[in-house]
Amino acid sequence: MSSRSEMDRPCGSPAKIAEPFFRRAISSMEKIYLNRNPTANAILDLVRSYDGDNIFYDHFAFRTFGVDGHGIDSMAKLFVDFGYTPRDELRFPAKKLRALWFAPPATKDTGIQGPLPRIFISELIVEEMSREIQETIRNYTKTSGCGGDYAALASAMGSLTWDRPFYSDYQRLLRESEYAAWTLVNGYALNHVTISTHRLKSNIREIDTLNQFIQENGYKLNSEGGTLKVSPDGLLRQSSTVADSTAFTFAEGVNETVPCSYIEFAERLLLPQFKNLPAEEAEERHRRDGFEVGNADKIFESTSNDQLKRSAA
Ligand code: OOG
Ligand code: NI
Repeated sequence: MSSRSEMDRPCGSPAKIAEPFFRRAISSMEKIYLNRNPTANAILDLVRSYDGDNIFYDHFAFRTFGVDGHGIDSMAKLFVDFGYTPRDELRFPAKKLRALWFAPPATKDTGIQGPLPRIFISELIVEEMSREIQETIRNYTKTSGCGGDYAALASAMGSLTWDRPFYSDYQRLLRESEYAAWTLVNGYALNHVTISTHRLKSNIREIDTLNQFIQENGYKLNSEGGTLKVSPDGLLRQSSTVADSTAFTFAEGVNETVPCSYIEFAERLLLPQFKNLPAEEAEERHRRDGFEVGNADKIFESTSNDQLKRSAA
């Protein structure tokens, strides 16, 4: 992450934006997400009604086009300026994607506002796509101009920074990359929020039980590689719903259904050196941190046509 020098920042180095403003910004992103994605909204209500008001977000995730100032850095700026730290890079060569996650700064976890989520931002490595796809994407980032500088604003407003997409372009992208097609119509909108299951209080704090609970209530989970995704160390356990879809009016005037966002669940088990800690003493820092390429690769499929078309499991 490149950050500007101390010299050209009135707010000093490291840059710092105020916490109330930052929280309002991410809560606007969340509001847009909840309005557009009825399944995510309903599942949050369902978990709350069963478990109580114990929902904390493990992470927020965004997708971007890695070209012309619209890649990971564009979405990361707000978070880095607030004090988030860039952590590990993840690579997905087959999907032509890379991702970076950001750890939140230490804040008072005990307040009514709760701990801050990790941030997971991915980007399409546009230069590795076919000429035709590169050209299509660049046509849009060109109409966006320096729109990448306003990625967080676009996300909080629920607006694209580029021109309304043509259905023909959407279909062209879809043939090579479902990620690219998704990003064309959803832009910087929150791709998902993730419920931290180990912070729940009832039996659904165990992700297998939560998965069953979600399915019994009629929701479809992403089945790619199995419903539960487990890291090789066994300590990061994740699952997700299949994305909702929504009507989208394309530039030609045609209305077509496109995938929007989904909701994810993550259980982080205690690290081996803390495995005997009593549950009430366990904090986030005692648990498995970070992300896992093998899990993420399958979670990306939550917006895929294969998963959307699948009948309920
Ligand atoms: C992100 C998929 C990966 C995770 O937690 O590993 C992910 C996406 O669908 O954009 O969310
Ligand atoms: Ni995720």
